[in-house]
Amino acid sequence: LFSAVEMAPRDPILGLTETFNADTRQYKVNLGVGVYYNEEGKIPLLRAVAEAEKARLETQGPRGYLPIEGVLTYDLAVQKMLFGQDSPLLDDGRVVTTQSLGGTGALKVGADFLKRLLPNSVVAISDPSWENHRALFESAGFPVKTYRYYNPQTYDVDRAGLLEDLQQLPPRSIIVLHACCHNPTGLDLNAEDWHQIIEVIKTCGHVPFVDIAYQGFGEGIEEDALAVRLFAQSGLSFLVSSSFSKSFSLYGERVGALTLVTQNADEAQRVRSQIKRVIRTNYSNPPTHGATVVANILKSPELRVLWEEELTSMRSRIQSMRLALVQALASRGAKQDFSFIARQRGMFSYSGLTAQQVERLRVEFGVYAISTGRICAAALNHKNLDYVADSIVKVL
Ligand code: PLP
Ligand code: TYF
Repeated sequence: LFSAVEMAPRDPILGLTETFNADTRQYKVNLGVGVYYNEEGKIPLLRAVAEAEKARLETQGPRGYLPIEGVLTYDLAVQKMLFGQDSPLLDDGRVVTTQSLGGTGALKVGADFLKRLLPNSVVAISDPSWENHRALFESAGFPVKTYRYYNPQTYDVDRAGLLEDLQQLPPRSIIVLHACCHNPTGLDLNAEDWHQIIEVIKTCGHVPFVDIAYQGFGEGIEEDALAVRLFAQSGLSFLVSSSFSKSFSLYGERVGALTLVTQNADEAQRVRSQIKRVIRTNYSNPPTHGATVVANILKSPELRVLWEEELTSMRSRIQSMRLALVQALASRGAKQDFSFIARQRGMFSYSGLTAQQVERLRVEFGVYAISTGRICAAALNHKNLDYVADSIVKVL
């Protein structure tokens, strides 16, 4: 049966972590995978999470099946985070949210639903984008194209190229957009950009699919929801995939959500029934723990304040490591100007390092980055910073 099965390629990011784990050198630094590490180089267990978990365990509740759409208080809390406390969309019953297996699960359920609805559409992702976007939409059966996003000459977004490419896609294309903290470049769009994108999307009848995996890591929870809120005001129907893996440091608990904004409450009911069908035929219903913990944090005034403080400190720590890296490179006499790293937002930085330089970093110094030059600024700390900066300067 399996004799002719070929080896599948490794995930370019998660595969790098496997290589890192097998590296026996004492000095090694993993700037590859997008995970937030604290100053001690550990994945934090947030205090708000620990407290909500303790309370949950103490209640010793039964472990029945959840509804197909997951924890209902969680779904409502997600909507409020996306659209704000008193969004008219919520009052009008136009929004459908279902708990999902991380942000990835939300993208896949959304993609499977869209494939039924728009079997002949094309999906467009940014160039570059999170590696899994292409694979995921292709596995749902869509041809995947790219729209211009990054201009390596300016270390900035190629705004004109982006708009032009969106205009040239076939009508009714599905456009995957990063709401904030663009993975992998760290370059975000401003309000004016979003207004222009929304106009093009309206004119061409495209379908926006907004991926928000880092809400709170850019400027703040409300600020990072800007794109979602502008789409909400636009009157368009659209999809949103949320991930709380990073913002609650709950990676392995698989906490995400798929949200669909429809035109009216009747439409929402029909859409909800179809999403439930996709979920039912994939994994029946989601797990309880992570979403219950997140819902309980968001609805407890004390835990919510604590969580927001912890999120703020993660965001500030990344920003201070960005600045420290820029300074460390400059003080070591790096001829290139790396100040753009401090202007990028979220976990990732397109460092401008070439594939060859990244290779040397790994082989000679045990410093792991993605071959595209992406580094995870959230993996830097005051203990590894000098070593990383020394190593980078040596390969320049
Ligand atoms: N979307 C983007 C842009 C991401 O960077 C990630 C990273 O993990 C995801 C989605 C997936 O999130 P999750 O790990 O919750 O599945
Ligand atoms: O881009 C990253 O590093 C994160 C983590 O298949 C990740 O988004 C990477 C690859 C993958 C799933 C998650």
